Amino acid sequence: MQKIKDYSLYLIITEEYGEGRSSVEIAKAAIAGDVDIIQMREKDKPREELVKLGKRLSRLCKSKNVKFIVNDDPLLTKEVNADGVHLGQEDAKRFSIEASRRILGREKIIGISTHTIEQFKEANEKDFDYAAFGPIFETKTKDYFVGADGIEEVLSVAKRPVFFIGGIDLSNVGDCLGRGAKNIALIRGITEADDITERTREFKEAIKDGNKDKRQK
Ligand code: TZP
Ligand code: MG
Repeated sequence: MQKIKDYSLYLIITEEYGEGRSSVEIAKAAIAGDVDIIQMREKDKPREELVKLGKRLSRLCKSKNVKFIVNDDPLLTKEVNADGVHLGQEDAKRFSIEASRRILGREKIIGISTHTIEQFKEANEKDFDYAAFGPIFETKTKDYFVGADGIEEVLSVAKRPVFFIGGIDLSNVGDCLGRGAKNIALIRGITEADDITERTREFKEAIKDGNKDKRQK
């Protein structure tokens, strides 16, 4: 079963990039703009705070039919009853995809990060539900980016949905979509907007318009 549908917009929330707004405020505003997936990505908060926040976001997302993903930790994912976990390359050393699957079971979503075509091809054989590929453009959370040229190649070998990520904003999302991207993930492109709801809608429209021909088939 494909747990993630194509043409999805995936918002990763890191409060630090929220211009003073809380994760819950950001999530509510993005949900009003019809975001499809929300991830809690907080590297600097203590675990008890993450449990509290995770439970709140999980309930909020469930009530609005939005998928909720927790970064890094399948145990926390289970504890807050999220829909799935996102594992970076480093996290996968602590909790492998197989170990995460054992903790979470078949129904939950496992997403992974990939940063090169080689990593992507290697990961492609494993038991995950979606992959993120990037950073495509310059971003704050990584000190390198890979550019948009790899998008076609990634898509030509991908077996499951791929989210392109990293420095994506309204001025460059068309470049990604023009190369065949169906799904987009981002932080600042939405969390730094004055009007988060409106910005979310603009990205959703961009994904829809950029995939018009494919979606009609
Ligand atoms: N992984 C690759 S790029 C990135 C992550 C978590 C950060 C994306 O943030 P932004 O603000 O959309 O560049
Ligand atoms: Mg991680």
